[in-house]
Amino acid sequence: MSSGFQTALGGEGLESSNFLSLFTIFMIVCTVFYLIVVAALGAGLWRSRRSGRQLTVESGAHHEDDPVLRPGLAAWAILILLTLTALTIASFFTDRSNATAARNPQLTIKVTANQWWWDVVYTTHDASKMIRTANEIHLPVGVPAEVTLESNDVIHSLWIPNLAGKQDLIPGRVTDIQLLPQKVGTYRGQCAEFCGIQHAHMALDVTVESKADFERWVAAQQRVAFAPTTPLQVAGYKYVTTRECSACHSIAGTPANGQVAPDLTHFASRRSIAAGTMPMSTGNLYGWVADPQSQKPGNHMPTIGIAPNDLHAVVAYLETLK
Ligand SMILES: [Cu+2]
Repeated sequence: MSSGFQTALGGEGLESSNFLSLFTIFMIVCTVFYLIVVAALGAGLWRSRRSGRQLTVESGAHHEDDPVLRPGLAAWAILILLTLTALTIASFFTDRSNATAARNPQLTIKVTANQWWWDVVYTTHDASKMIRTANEIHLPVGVPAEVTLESNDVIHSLWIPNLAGKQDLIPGRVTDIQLLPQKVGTYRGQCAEFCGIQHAHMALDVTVESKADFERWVAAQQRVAFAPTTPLQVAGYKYVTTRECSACHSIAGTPANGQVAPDLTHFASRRSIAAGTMPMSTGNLYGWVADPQSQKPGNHMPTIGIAPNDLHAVVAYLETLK
């Protein structure tokens, strides 16, 4: 599970609200035509039953083509043609509107899919200001963002239905998607292309916030990790930075520099653990660190059989990583 509400009918992004309008137009037109067809069918049945009764009474002599019907049919054909043309034009302009919005991104984010988590990098010209996080995207409201998409293993697909349509992440290729969020809120994104046993546990939290809140978040993310203070946190710091954890995870400002697992520098500031598998909480953190294989079987974080004392320390330290 992941926090945030997920719906393709929310219209909280430019693309999704364009899609929602188009969907509404199609829905209304199709409903009207469906009702007309059903009414015509009902009327036809009713008339044929009546004329059937008349036939038995008058014993036949009734069935030439009804001349009144022909101009009616022609009018219907024209109406249907015009309606279909109008729907095609509506569809075209929706597409155009989505494409125009994509032209001037003010923010570039690189998302790399992995089995089964999302690596998220906010790219800037100044490398010291770069941010790396995982399984979450923060976006300032009203600011067009370009998300470039890559994959480290198999084909995945990024889908944040509240904001936009889907886009595949394909190994060896760079694709992209444009996001223009229009409403502050927390939304759920997910992988929308079956990518292995934990495909269903490959979600991400998308936070759309005011520009000021976004700037605050960026500033917090640009800091290196907080130093541990209590003896328990210090013991956890030592474990995390010298034992198994640091082989895969990195924490800025510490010796932990692994590159194949989510960056943990500000891990505790995130809303969920293990790509939206569970909400961030002390209890879940204990369960996850102690035995990630029973929480999310098949994922690449091994169950190392951590001793209880070390587990206390590691969790205490991880919780300082705000
Ligand atoms: Cu996936």
